[in-house]
Amino acid sequence: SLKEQIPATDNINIHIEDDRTGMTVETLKRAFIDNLYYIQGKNEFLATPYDYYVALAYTIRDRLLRRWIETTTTYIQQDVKSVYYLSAEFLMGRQLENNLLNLGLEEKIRQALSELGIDLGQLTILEAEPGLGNGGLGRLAACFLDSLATLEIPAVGYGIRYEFGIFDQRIENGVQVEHPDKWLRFGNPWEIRRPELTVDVLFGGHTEGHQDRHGHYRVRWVADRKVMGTPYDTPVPGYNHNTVNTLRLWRAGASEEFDFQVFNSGDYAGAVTDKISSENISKVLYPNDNTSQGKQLRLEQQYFFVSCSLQDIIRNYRRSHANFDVFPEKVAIQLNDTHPAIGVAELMRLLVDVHEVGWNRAWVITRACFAYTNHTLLSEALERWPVSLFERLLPRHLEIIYEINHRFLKEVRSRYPQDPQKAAQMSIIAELPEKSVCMAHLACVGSHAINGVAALHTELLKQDVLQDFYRFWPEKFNNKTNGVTPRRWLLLSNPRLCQLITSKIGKGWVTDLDQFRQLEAYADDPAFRQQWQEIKRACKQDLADYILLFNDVEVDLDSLFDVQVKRIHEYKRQLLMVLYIITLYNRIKRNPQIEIQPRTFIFAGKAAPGYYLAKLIIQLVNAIAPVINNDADVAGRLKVVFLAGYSVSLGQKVYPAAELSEQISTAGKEASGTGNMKFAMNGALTIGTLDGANIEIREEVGAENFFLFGLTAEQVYALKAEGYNPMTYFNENLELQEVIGRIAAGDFSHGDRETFKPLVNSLLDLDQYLLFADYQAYVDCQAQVDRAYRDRENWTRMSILNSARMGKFSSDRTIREYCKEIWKTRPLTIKVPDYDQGAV
Ligand code: B1N
Repeated sequence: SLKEQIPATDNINIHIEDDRTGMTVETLKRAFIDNLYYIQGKNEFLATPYDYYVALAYTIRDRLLRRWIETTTTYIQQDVKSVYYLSAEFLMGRQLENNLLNLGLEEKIRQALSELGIDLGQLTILEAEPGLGNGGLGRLAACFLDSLATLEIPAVGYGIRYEFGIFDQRIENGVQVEHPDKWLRFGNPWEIRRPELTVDVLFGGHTEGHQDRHGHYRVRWVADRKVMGTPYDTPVPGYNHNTVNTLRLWRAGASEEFDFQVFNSGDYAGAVTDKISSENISKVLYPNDNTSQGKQLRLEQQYFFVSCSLQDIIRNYRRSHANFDVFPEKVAIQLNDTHPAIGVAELMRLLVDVHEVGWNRAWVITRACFAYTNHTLLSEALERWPVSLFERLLPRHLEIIYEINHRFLKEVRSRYPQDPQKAAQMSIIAELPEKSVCMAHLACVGSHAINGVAALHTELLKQDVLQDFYRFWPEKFNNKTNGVTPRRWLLLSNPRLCQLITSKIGKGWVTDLDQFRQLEAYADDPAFRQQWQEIKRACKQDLADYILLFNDVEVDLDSLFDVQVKRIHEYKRQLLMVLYIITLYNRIKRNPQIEIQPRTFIFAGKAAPGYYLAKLIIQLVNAIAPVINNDADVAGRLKVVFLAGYSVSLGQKVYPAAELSEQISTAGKEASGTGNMKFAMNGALTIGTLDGANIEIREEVGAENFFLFGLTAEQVYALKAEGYNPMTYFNENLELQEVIGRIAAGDFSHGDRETFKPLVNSLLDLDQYLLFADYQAYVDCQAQVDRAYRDRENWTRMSILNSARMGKFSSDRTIREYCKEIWKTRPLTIKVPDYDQGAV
């Protein structure tokens, strides 16, 4: 059978062809041409640029394979403890450039191609970006994989191979239009399909009790639907190491012919329909960031990839172990938010029902393996599944959850005999508004560690959303402030700046970002400052070229590049920045001679397709842009651009060019933010609230190098508690009235007063995110930014100090903390034969 393993033998001595591994420029050229011919089936006469891209991708993949295979082999042979990072999203970004970088092959490939008359930069951009995530949560998972591999930690990322990633955003007539993201249209050279590792996933049906062969009572789940999960593996190379970890993404497919017969009894058309419905499970990424839509297909996706992954983990473990005694010593499973939290019930089911482990032992094992990361405090993001849906889809899991809950609540009642309310509050089953399974509670009960993603966020979890659980198990709670990988967000994005930095402090910073501190010594060096400025200007020029090409807007390189790029959400307050822009516009209209700091306001970000107000915010940005950009009184001093289709690769262009980073969420709402880190590393100064990781960034870079404004989280709660009324602020603020007046009057909608009415009313009626309360503080703070920017020397100094002090926000630091405090995993160096050490 396909699935049977052939015993290792000395007779098979794999001989690796030099063309597949050799690292000299000559070999690389030969390999490239060979791949063009034998994989793409083209010669130089027939080849398109995309054929060249694929030939190059395979040339690089070949050079990863030996390391990848050695890594996997070593992990199995040494029976190491591994991290299994379960995430519904991995926002990886382009692979080719990253793999070249981490292999240390960039310069040689550049040369090899140039000798063939091909420009590397023109090939890398042909790669379709794997956008298998929404925003920060998915990108964090990708940064973590990079750091795990670079730190030589055995790890696997498990997720879903969505056929359609995050939609492609276009702006048509000023509004967001979503187009399907057919990222696999031309194939994907980075993945390897592993049909022999396919696993079955069951859905629906009912459960039955029966006696097993030892006479023990057992439960059998008689499902009525079976789906197959096939893994697709992508290599995740560490920087400058032999370690190549695996990202394993599951694709859903119809089960074998045999099952069609069983389930459909000869109904051919019905069988084909079933096939389609099975394949639907991994069809598309849900495009919601920070909200749960509660759709059945989403729960199916979650269970599908979690079941596949846990079966895979167990299968791997059982290669070297006859029982589950040391399972938690070999397996650390991280739940990236509650999306994979059904794993708690699934591991219990696999242990108890399938592998016949007793309940109590299974529970100890389960809790020792799982840890849970919470990523948001927003109530609309909390996942709750109606019990009725669970019963239909996962009847056995519902029973298991009831049992877990029953035992848990017994503990709660015995701890709080005086407070019968506690059990109701902490129950995994919520009764209102509808009887449902609360996934955050399941994750808390089933994990030995629970963490938030920034200091403030973790504190708020402890005091607010999960306070009952914190009081019950204070020792489970811990903070892990997010980080980002300096490989992609510095080396790949900003090669000019990196070259300058490396010329001063050496290259050690790439894997030890604390070394950036040495840049402090250059903050007062006029020559260094000038180089720093010139590089920023060159990056601004690159972005300006892009803006001219795609938005047909000319921007002034002497203007301040003021940037807010992130998902569009009311709590992130893109609208507050819009109010400020209109404030400036009004000042110019009142007095065209007014002295004003020229600024280029840059927005980018996707709105969830069903999020009406977020889409309207995009429409408003795109409505004020032409009015302001073309107004003769403005005379080019202000420009507004909305960049369509924000993505990892667009981010790589934007962060290096930014001078001011807008991190202006309502305090207490942004769990961490990670864009804030990418900006500051690349020398942008931040204007921000005391929210998420902003607080820690400000602590690191120094209050004097950070533009702070706005209410604190505590003040936000207090204000809401006493009954916030936006009109109190509105009635006292003439400039604010003028701004709102203009939008309401239709000044940006050709006189139409209806278009933006919902936005205006959302502010006047409720202003849930306190834009009015923070408006004046924000405007005043922007005036401080202007003053600071006028002293360009000092601004540059502050910019250098920002970069210099961002060491803490490398995801390497974050991952070291997870390893030490949660996963208890250690690095393992992978050796490969000498002849294959190559460029590294
Ligand atoms: O996770 C990021 C944080 O830096 C951001 O502050 C936070 O907003 C983001 C449901 C989410 N939280 N929750 C989500 C995404 C998709 C989905 O379906 C929720 N994303 C975040 C990394 O910690």
